[in-house]
Amino acid sequence: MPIDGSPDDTICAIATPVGEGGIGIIRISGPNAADIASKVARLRTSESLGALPTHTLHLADIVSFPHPEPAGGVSQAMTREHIIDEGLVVYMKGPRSFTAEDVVEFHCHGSTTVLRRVCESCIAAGARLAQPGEFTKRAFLNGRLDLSQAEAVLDTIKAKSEFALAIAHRQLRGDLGRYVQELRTALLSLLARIEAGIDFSDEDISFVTRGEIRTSLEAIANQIQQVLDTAQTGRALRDGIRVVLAGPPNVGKSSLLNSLIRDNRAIVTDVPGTTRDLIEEAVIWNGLPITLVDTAGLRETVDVVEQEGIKRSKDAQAQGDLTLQVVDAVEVQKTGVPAFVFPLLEAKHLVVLNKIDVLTPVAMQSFCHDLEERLRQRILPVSTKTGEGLEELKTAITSRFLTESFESNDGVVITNVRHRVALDQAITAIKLTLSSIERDAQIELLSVDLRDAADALGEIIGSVTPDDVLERIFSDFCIGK
Ligand SMILES: Nc1nc2c(ncn2[C@@H]2O[C@H](COP(=O)(O)OP(=O)(O)OP(=O)(O)O)[C@@H](O)[C@H]2O)c(=O)[nH]1
Ligand SMILES: [Mg+2]
Repeated sequence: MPIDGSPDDTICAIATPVGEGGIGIIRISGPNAADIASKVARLRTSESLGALPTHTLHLADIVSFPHPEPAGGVSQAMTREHIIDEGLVVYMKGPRSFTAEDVVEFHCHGSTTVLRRVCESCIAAGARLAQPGEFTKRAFLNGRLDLSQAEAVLDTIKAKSEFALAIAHRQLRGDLGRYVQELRTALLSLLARIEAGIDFSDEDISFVTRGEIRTSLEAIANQIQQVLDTAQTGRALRDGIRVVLAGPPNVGKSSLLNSLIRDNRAIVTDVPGTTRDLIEEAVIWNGLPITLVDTAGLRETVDVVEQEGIKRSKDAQAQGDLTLQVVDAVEVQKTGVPAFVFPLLEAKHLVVLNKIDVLTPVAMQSFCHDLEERLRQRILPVSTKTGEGLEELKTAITSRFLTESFESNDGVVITNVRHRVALDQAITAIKLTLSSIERDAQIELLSVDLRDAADALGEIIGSVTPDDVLERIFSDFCIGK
């Protein structure tokens, strides 16, 4: 069982963020939760905590433990100093609780001192301080959540946008788990039929033909691929994307940042080399969390400060999800299209032609047409001065990451790298099986690869997940969750 304690001990932790707040919650979970809590909470009704109706809130004095010694054999009333706070107590009898164990929560005032003292008292009364994510881990180990749902708890806490929250909610509801479980069941039943055939191979009995195996596997691989296709959108929606504004000096990168965020964030001058540091601003377009990063203009320079700025720009481009390569229409008109844009791959770059207000509409059309022909990719003409083209630019950025697959496959979206890797492994194993069928390989060989595919799917929901992977997943959580 878990290395961080026996599953039958009782854990406690502060469940709310550290700092001052209206309310702070301490959570206790495990078989002795009610017992431990009753040493720390004095109910105003003088009933025993374990006898309270489950899932109801009760007013109590929260007192420190151990209690003061009774003086002279006479039980002394609790002194003021031993009352830490007054608050509400709720007892949630297992299995109807988050962890499926007996859970007690104290809702106190949100003071760091109060919460620390209550937590210390719970520990003195027999609880152990919980590890990060241990409540959720217990929910998983007790079968209350599958692993993908447990991960969705963390995604819910960390959701940075409405979309991210919606995806986390679907996963928490079990949509991904069910989808994967159905595919895994289909694989396992195919495997059972193949293996039954192996047992009776002497008698020439077959439970499934090669053609049937192929058809089933192709259908399963197809369904896995559909979910895999959502991975890029899913990741972008969950973690947000970094869009870097780059290009030569003076082309209007900082002006573009300011126009896109509708604020005077970056300094704009007609002096080339104005921006040195990276300037970051967060926006949400179409539900997609985006960080725009303005950078120093790229050129040869002896100025050490500018050189550092240029280095940072290159690093930002390497780490970012998309670079807007800003080109100056005035310059293009004078000297033609700058050479640097030609080797750029569309996958990571969008070419933005700025300052189109200096061109006549006819000249602008022919410029863009010419550029698009030569670059073999779409050009986005804008003017930060008139605002022309900015909405189209925003749409072009978001539509690269928001694919239509978001609404297919019952709304199942992959946001997690671990899930993507497992689905990739499953597809690879299925493809190996399919090529074995093509080669007319022995039927025994098929079952090995199919077992791998089923195991890869099992890792997503946690039915075959190694302990070290579990440790890694739950260690990302905060204490108290
Ligand atoms: N006509 C016109 N001028 C613009 C436009 N956008 C920016 N400019 C001007 O271009 C000059 C440079 O603008 P910046 O935004 O500072 O350019 P930058 O690319 O950030 O420059 P560095 O930080 O030096 O690399 C300024 O004088 C702006 O007013 C535009 O759409 N039309
Ligand atoms: Mg600038």
